[in-house]
Amino acid sequence: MSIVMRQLPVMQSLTQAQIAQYRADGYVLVQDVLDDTLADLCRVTDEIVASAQGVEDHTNILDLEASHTPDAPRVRRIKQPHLADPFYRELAAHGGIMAALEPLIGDNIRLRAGGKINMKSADYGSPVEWHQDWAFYPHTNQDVLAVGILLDDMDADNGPLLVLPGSHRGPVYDHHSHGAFCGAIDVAREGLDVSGARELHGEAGSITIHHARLVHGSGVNKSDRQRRVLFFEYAAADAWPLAGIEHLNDLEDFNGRMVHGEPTLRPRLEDVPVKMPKGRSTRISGRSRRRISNTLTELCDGRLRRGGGGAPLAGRVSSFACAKLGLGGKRQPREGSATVAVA
Ligand SMILES: O=C(O)CCC(=O)C(=O)O
Repeated sequence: MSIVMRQLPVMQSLTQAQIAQYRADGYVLVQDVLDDTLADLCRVTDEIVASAQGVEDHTNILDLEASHTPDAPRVRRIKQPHLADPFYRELAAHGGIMAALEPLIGDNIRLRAGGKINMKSADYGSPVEWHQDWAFYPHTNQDVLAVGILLDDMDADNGPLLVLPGSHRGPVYDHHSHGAFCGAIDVAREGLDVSGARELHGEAGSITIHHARLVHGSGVNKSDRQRRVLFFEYAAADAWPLAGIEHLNDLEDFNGRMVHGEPTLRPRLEDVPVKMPKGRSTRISGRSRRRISNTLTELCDGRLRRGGGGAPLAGRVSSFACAKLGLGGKRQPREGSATVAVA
């Protein structure tokens, strides 16, 4: 289904205060960006979720919950939404989103090939481990960010996004365990204090914007409401992915994802910290997977210990009860168990 976007005649850019907040803290939440488009977004997304009826196993678009059955479908994540329906590809270039991104990364903007809708279902939607997107996809410069479009109101109870202000100006943390990329930061091992993390709350139709180097994660959904967020990742046209052009190794596809302005064959090189993701998680052996799982269980225990100070976040983080990884293949995290982001 393709729906013509209804856009506001004049798209609101960010205020100077919002731009300053993004620069200083690495994130900003912008209210009411989608307007009428929100209803279309929810409708198209509901149709894709309904398509899980009768489906036996994960597809290139649908990640299913462990308890999914063909008769009682449960979708954990819609992957690569821009391929799932042309609506999402149009939405990625929405004028309100572009107006918000231009002051942050310039006029020439490319959509990354990834992106996803994390469904975070009522009652059991899993937390997401602390991570920096940059660890998954370092670029030649750091004009790279992610936009989260809220399909539902996001509040303290339904697993809001958690961000560590200013961490985008700090180190790039190791996201490896026992030599393999695991997509999560072992905060105890890395000496990372997450007690200053903030929750992002907003109404459906709002967007979050976070810098690719910002440390972030999210809590468990303890409410009876789902918390769906569509994440699109964007880069300045002159920020080239150091791991190569994603997916198709095809310049036509790469440039075809320009959502604003013009592409360029001249990457801009910046002196930025990079650690390449070594050994993608999908290729991790069962033995390594168990080792990483143990490491993350220890990480959760560490959080429990660190939670003793009574910081408001600590109680929630300690509810990352145990860690099982969704490391590709057919294996999925148990419902309610911590999971890692996917690139
Ligand atoms: O869905 C969430 O709460 C966080 C997802 C996220 O940070 C990611 O996938 O990079």
